[in-house]
Amino acid sequence: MLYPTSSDQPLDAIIVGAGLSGMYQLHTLRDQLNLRVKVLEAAEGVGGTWYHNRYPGARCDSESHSYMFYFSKALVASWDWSERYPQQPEILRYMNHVADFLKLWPDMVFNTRVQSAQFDEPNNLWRVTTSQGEEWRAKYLITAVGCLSSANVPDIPGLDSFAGEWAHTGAWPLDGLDMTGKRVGVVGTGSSGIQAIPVIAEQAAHLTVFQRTANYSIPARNAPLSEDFKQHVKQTADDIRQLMQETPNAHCFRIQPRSAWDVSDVERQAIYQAAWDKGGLQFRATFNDLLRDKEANDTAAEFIKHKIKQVVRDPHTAELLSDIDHPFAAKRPPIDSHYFETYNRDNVSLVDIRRHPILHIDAQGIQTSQAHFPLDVIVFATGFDAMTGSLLRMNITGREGLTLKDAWHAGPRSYLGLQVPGFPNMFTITGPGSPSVLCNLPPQIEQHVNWITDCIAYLHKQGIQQMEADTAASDDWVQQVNDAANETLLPQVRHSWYLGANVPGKPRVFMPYAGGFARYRGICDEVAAQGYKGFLLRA
Ligand code: NA7
Repeated sequence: MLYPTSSDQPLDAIIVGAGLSGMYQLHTLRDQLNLRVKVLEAAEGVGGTWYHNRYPGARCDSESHSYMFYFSKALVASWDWSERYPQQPEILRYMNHVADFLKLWPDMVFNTRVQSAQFDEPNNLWRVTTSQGEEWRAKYLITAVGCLSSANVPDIPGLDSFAGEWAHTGAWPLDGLDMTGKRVGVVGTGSSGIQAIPVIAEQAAHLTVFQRTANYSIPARNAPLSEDFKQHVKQTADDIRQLMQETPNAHCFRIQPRSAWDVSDVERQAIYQAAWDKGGLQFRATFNDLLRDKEANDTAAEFIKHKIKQVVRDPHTAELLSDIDHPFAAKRPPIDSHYFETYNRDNVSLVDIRRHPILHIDAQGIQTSQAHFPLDVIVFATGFDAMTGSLLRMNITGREGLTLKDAWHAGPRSYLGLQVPGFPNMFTITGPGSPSVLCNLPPQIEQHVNWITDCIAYLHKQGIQQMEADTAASDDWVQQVNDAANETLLPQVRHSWYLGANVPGKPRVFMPYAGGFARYRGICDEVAAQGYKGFLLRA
């Protein structure tokens, strides 16, 4: 039964987005609190970012046993991952499995993009209009739109005139893009480009990579999982969950409690080598000061640059790839499967668009300030309008006509990344100001959803009609987010998307909370224990 028309009773909650967060939030509100809830989703199916990121080589950088829900032992027991790092189709199968397992389908509405959401103050409800021409009403508006869902296609003159095909990795065509035997250009060498480049190189006649900023990458060392390991995950589910809740990045590994200076140069090299051989994001967990002490970071950076030069045979290409201008892991560190090795192939070439920028695109290909590159396909692996893009696209208006766009004109302002002053009864799962993209996301999603669910249960029990982040508490939290970032090397990268610097005109503000997941959880729990201190509660 749907509730889209004005004659029906308003819902208790509208959730926007059917990724992991939207699905789990539907489950808790509907099945634990017995509320009337619908999920509105623009795409044809569940998956969120994993629905759209279908580019060749798309894979999760979190280890598969950490990239799943742990709130239900039965759900854990019902699923096996096949590889250390799952590929996009397998993640999408997992998400569909979650929807089946929790019987979520009847309460999710697809092909329905939210076009606006307006707070109706006299009636204390949210009015949501959609691309289907409907209006939905609900007491609570919960955004579950993900942090990396708004593709950033660069505004390069002439793209419209390109005679070949082009696509963005984050909005990949559902029926794929055939690159067999074609001349392909990839723009961008972030995590997506680094995953896609080795796979595209195997398909294309020739691949030209347009690199603006050279990047670190650690081998993923992906491999199929053994039956023993699959059993181990099920048997130790509680321990795995506990570990992820205790670590700063919500991964299944601890940061070693030692400084890079606690060991000799020889020992340090051996530690890096072992981490390189093991592969994965835990390379950055080898020492606890890599993100705080630039000189400690340099030791890791130099190790990786040396590896690049060892792997890549052409000295000029090796120089371009290892000429990295930022500290290791101060931008999101990619992990890869044979990325640097790919540059040893005869059909792959690297173009330096930092020194010779792209001037325009024409019917035949890309023109840089140095040369013209004829292409049949252009792949933009150019990232996202991260964290705020999808929220702002929803045209949200809160109390007294305040738009989210105006409220955030100088950068996102929230309390705990959960609520925004001026927008009562609206919750933002993994919103800006929460650890979100600095974490392995499923544990952070579980924590946010559980917090919101407990909060709504409390509001109902206390007869509170409206909850809104206090302005002073939010200002203080924004300061804490800045302070936490400034304790690290993260804000020092001038072109980081953590700062919004990748999108022209976006305010330059460090968006995720860098104080660590465990610390953040503690703060959220404390706020709840104190009767939701820092929120205005109106009867
Ligand atoms: P990222 O990490 O934002 O990487 C985007 C890449 O595209 C990066 O190399 C950018 O160079 C490059 N870029 C962006 N805009 C341009 C323009 N206009 N011209 C040339 N090159 C450009 O996005 P990803 O999709 O790879 O990864 C996003 C997250 O997804 C990742 O962190 C994981 O959490 C999963 P730049 O560095 O800005 O010079």
